[in-house]
Amino acid sequence: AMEAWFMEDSDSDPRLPHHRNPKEFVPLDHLAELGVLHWRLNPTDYENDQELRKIRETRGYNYMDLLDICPEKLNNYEDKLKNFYTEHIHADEEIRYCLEGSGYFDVRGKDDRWIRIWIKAGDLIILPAGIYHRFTLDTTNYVKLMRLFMGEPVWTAYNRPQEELVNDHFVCFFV
Ligand code: KMT
Ligand code: NI
Repeated sequence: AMEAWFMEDSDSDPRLPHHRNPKEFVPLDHLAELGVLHWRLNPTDYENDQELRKIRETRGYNYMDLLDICPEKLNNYEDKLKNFYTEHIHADEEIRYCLEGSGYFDVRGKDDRWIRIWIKAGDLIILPAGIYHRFTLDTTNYVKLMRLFMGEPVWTAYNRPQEELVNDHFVCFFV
């Protein structure tokens, strides 16, 4: 199963696991309470996967593209990774399906504690609109992600803090 845990406070290499001592795992049903959803799929034949087709159909994810996160295939690799790891929110869900490799999605839980979610090949994860999050590669340094979206994709990231937006456009995130 997909693993998630509360992170230690540390400024060292984000690609390390950063478990607390002792380790403090977060059950997936706790993630579900935060609105973070997860499916385990077969990534080897994703083009013909009926389970994926059903999720996309049910949730209206008509848009899809692939993102290879490695220096050879991603323009402005360093800048993009830096932005991915800057805490932010979106006006829409963030839907990512890991096809190869692995990485960490960090989301803010109750009391603003960082929860680290380790995604690997076969993990499809949905972060709800308005949840503060960030992403980093792990020490294997490679991930291939499918990005899904309902309608014309909007990737705009609003870096923390977003108080004004919270009181204005984004109020609906928190009711
Ligand atoms: C985003 O908005 O793209 C992220 O949070 C990064 C994860 S997907 C590379
Ligand atoms: Ni994001």
